[in-house]
Amino acid sequence: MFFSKKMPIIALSILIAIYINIIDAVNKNLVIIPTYNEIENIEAIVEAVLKQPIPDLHLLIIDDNSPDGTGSRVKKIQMQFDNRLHLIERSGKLGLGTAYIAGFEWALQNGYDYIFEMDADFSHNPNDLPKLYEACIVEKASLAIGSRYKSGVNVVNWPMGRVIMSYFASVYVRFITRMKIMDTTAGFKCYHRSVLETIDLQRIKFKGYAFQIEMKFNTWKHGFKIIEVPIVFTDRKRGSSKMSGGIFNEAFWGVIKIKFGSFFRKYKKVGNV
Ligand SMILES: Nc1nc2c(ncn2[C@@H]2O[C@H](COP(=O)(O)OP(=O)(O)OP(=O)(O)O)[C@@H](O)[C@H]2O)c(=O)[nH]1
Ligand SMILES: [Mg+2]
Repeated sequence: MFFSKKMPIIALSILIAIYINIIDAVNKNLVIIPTYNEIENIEAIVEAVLKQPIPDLHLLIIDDNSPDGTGSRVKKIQMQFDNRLHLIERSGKLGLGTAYIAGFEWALQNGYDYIFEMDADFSHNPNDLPKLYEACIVEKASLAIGSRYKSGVNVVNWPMGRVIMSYFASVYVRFITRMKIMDTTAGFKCYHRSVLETIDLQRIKFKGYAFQIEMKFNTWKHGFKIIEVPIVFTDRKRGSSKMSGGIFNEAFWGVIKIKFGSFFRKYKKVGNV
């Protein structure tokens, strides 16, 4: 009697497990990390990412000819990772946004299914990568965002002024764009390839925080399912920040430009993955 009641639930659980395993088995997954002068972090971040329990996981570093030799260090350790560590070297510091666009194009050409964005400085904890992946696989998100502001404010070691600025920047972006996303400038994400195939990457022009906002805005406008996964963001312990007042200004005016530009564009509505 006991068995007969529980049987359908057990059978369903087994079917779901098999389904997840089949999906896992065919997925090719890529983490993209842009780097500029990250010699103090690079080896540790490569190791920490590539040991994550995500199937067929590769890592692409996009280095902008870092004067401290970050790119050469990547080349030196590439052999240790069995063709899972890739490198694109660009001629000079061309900005975070264009680095990601180059990475997205490479990912699409090389047949990756889930494409992650993260920083090299351990502000994004590599151990949170499986949580983003799970949101995509199990909850069927087309974009999973590692969110500092989904449940309270989860930022460690930033000066209070910077936390307040970042939080209210997100409030400002929500107010202008109407997106229902708590952490609008987050740079820790996982996209399904269909999002990157749909967005016209050549039209993405911003470089810093505005780039992160513009990508989320386009994903939302196209109607993809977006899930925010709470994460804890920790300030970098090694190396130095590349953020500047210029990047902040770009974001402030950029949001207005993005919103205004959207009035003159048609966004193809798509189904989810
Ligand atoms: N390829 C490339 N990478 C960059 C460029 N600017 C920043 N990065 C990388 O982008 C990531 C984020 O840069 P950060 O300087 O950490 O910026 P942030 O995380 O917003 O600010 P802080 O945490 O305060 O330093 C890091 O991995 C940087 O090395 C760039 O122009 N080109
Ligand atoms: Mg950082």
